Amino acid sequence: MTEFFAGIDRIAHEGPESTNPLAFRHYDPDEVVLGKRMEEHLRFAVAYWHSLAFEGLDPFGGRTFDRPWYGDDMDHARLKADVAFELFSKLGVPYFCFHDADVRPEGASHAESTARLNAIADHFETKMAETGVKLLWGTANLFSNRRFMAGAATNPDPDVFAYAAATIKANMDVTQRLGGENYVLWGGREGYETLLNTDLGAELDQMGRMLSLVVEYKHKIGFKGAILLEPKPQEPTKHQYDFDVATCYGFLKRYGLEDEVKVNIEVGHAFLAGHSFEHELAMARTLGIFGSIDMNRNDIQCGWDTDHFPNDPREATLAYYQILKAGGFTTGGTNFDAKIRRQSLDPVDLFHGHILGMDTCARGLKAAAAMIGDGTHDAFVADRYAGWQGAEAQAMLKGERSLDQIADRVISEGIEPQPRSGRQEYLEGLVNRFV
Ligand code: XLS
Ligand code: NI
Ligand code: NI
Repeated sequence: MTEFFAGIDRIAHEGPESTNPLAFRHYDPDEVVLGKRMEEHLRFAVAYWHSLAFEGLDPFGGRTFDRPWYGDDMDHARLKADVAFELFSKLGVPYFCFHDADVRPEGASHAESTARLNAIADHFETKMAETGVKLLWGTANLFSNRRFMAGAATNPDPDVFAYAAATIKANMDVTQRLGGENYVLWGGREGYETLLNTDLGAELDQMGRMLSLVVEYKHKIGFKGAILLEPKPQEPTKHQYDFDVATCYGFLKRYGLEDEVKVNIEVGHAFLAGHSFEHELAMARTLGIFGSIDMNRNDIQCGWDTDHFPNDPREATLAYYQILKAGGFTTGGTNFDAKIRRQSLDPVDLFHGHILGMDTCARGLKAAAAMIGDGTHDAFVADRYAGWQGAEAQAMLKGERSLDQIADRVISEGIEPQPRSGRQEYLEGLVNRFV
């Protein structure tokens, strides 16, 4: 074990009264919530890219962090892995997530890049066995290298499609070998910068084919995890095809993949699509494709994906309410796709970020569980739709009445609907009772 975070011990739960910034006040892995340990509910993961690979860049400036593992060779990559596992263990998170490009330097050829990925995976195997930390999901970075500037699956050049397919295969193999519980596809370059140079129909078919290949390969190698699409409407590309959950569902239906693929929903991406996070979660659970979450938040004043750590217990409550309603996570979990700010220079800042995020989520989970246990909200919604349980309402819904039969009944019974209050402010206050 490295001692990069010297002086920081494993973070303990000290309870809400604690003033120790390096302790959890709300996250207690062993506390039982709705019959399950908190650790099993939340299934926290650290994102390798933000916490280990991000160097503090912004559009106007370069590296602000200073870390001994920055460098372009395998020795640095191994040091980075050692520090990563020190961080995971000291935080006490059960999982991590990574892209190939986060963990190994790019090689001179596809074969060399894959060999390097496999060598780091060997190292991960040892560290995972040592620490008990598991892989929530793996993924391929198909957006940073210039070869992918016009897309990976949706590139006009079929050689790029083939290169991307080979890269996905290598990453699925590694994910499976490491016991990864999901495989994620986020299409940051799958979209267009201008319609003037884009054949939309061709690109959608290419993307549908790639996803079908991924699903076929999953079955071929017996990968037990879930395949997850991560919706995002734009950034880096002007328009991305995986715009939001509903758009992804339409895409999956079109290519016959709706029973094979689920979604990994990110807070900031929901926001960019003009939705709330809970909207995206509710949509996914309703459509039966809820998989996992990337937990973070956006700075409301800036219009891009800022990936702050979550800090708002009320937002977390509404999110975990939807997640609990969806039955909770199965293969999915809470991945902190979040980074510390570029002025947060010190190693300890990585702890402050994750402790903030983990405590915020724990508060949200507990509040959501209390809201469910109380039952007032559920009862309110059930009552609002209670009329639909009536015999005539059910007959309409089941397709047993035609438009003209319904019209005849409205006239014969003299139906005059009576509007009822939606009680929004009452419900907003109800939520606040639990936060
Ligand atoms: C970028 C995405 C990315 C995915 C993984 O906005 O959130 O980090 O989660 O490729
Ligand atoms: Ni993400
Ligand atoms: Ni993102």
